Amino acid sequence: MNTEKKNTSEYGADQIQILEGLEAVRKRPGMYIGSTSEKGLHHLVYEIVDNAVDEALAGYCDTIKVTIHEDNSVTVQDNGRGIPVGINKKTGTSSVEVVFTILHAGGKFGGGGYKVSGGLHGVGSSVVNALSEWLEVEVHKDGSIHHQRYERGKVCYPLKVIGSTEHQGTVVHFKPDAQVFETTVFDFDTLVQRLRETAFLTKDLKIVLTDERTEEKVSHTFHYEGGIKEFVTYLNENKDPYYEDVIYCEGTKDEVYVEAAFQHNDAYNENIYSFVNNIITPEGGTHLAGFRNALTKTFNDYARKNKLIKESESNLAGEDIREGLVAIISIKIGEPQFEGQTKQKLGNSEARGAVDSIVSEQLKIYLEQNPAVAKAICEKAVLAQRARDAARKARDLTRRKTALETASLPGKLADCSEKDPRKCEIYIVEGDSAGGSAKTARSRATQAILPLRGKILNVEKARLDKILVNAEIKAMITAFGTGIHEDFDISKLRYHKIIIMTDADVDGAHISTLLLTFFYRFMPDLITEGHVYLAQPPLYRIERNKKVWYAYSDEELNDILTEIGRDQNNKIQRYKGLGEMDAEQLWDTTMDPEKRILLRVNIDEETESEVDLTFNTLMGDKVEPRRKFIEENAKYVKNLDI
Ligand code: 28G
Repeated sequence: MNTEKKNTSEYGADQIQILEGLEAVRKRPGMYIGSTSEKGLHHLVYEIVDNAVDEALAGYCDTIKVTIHEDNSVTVQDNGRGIPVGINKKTGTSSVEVVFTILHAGGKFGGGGYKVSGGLHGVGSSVVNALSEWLEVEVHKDGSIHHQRYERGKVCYPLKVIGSTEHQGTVVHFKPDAQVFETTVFDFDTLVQRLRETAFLTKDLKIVLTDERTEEKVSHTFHYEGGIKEFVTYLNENKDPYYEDVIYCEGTKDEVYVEAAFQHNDAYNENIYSFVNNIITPEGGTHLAGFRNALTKTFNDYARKNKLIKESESNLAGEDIREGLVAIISIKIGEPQFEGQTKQKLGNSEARGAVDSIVSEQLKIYLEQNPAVAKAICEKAVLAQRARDAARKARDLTRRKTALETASLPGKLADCSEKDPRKCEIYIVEGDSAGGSAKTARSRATQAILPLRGKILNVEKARLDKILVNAEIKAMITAFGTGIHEDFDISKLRYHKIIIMTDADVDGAHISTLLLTFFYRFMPDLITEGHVYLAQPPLYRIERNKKVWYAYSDEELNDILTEIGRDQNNKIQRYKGLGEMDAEQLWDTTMDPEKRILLRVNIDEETESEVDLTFNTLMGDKVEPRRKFIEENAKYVKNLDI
């Protein structure tokens, strides 16, 4: 006890300064980890794992173990060199202590609260330490186990040797501080997704994730010898690839290490994910521009040379070549510069040139050696070009229409009288009969109803020209008022809540997903800006002695029956669809803003590749994965009580 006290006081002035540094993190956590929500909580793990990944990228570590313990504390373990244990000249403390108690200048997050650089050893460790109830580090190095503990960022005692070891590496065990975070419960699937992505991006790195909170430990191992090539295969898992190979280019130019992998599938949308130093760049940037340029140029050169486009025909547009493309671009660069409002766009100009020249050179050779694949891609692009021309004509037609007759809303729409979009809601309702009840039930001032007949078109399975003439889709586009794609303008949105209301069964779930897919592909801002909701109709109606209860799940039914007593006089009705409710019941249970439950649909940009896989799984031809998904429940839907 005495020694501990003495040691603490020995830290003196330096220590006070250090504590002030971490106090800043505790005061404004959002500045350093983005937020204190569930997302911020998971960031703690990523920060620590990223340091271990850096050690792997440096070539000294090949396995990282991540364990979620019963108390929601987390251990991350690597088999790298171990953080240096010697005394740091400037501070007079161990390097380990420096790593965990000194805030790196500026931090990983800039003023706006976003990540601006990756690939710097130990940068996030002090932030994680500051936001943990406690953190313990163990360094296995040169035969000894070195250990130190901190509580809310404060050193408990200096680094000390607590035993001997034959291993080498770093172990960090921490418990996020419940005083800081809105929730301290980790979501296994969220960590699975992120760690899988990290493993794909770091060839040959093995990541083992274990959850000890369940009765039987659950463990996942992510280890991809093929790196981003396997990432592309994974993203195309539930699709039909257009050819067998995943095309892969790799090289270094101007000190930029470039990797690109891609493969086309038989669908029509493009999915390109770009990364810089293992961090996703949702808005792309110079590396992505270089890739696109290389693709357009190389395929056009090849198509011309091999007479796959006629002399009289115009060049293939980039988007034609990218139809059905799944690609990963991953670069490693010394000093990444991020631009744009959210600093998610790479700005380094040398990255453009490096990606362009490496992909152009290697793709040219690949195409010459694989003429069948080259021809297949060019022919697909030519078809895309023709469809695009047809779509443009169809769109010009609708554009002209909207310019001339702005008020021509779809006939089936029962619009609301309120004109302020912030107060307006539109219910997209499955089937004409439920649509009828909803029209009777609604609050006319603020609630509009658009009934849809049966299943809507699966936009994953159709080209744009066909999509734009579909009646249900046209009705939604005109009702929303925003236009789509490059014409999309959220300021024109006529309803700030778009509420999907379908039967609570598998068909209803399928229709919801078709609608969400359409929004995601053509009006993604509707989802990212939080305008899309799912209504929650009840599953049961319970009546006894003229009193009525509604249950929205089997669990709730059970609770209600327990409370009112399991009596012969209980009348229990299981709703098979919205159509079984009369207007009043529909209002009371599902539409009354005072009582209803809505789920807001949201998409996490960082796991966007997973969302895409989710939509592919749901909308693709392969039946088995789709059923599995529906059983597992929609993970891109977040609960929100309104
Ligand atoms: C297990 C969870 C997270 C790490 C290393 C290895 C070294 C290191 C880490 O150096 C650089 C910072 C300021 C002096 C480097 C070891 C060179 C030689 C390393 C990790 C040292 C930090 N030997 N492994 N940092 N500077 N793993 N895993 O954090 O003070 S962090």
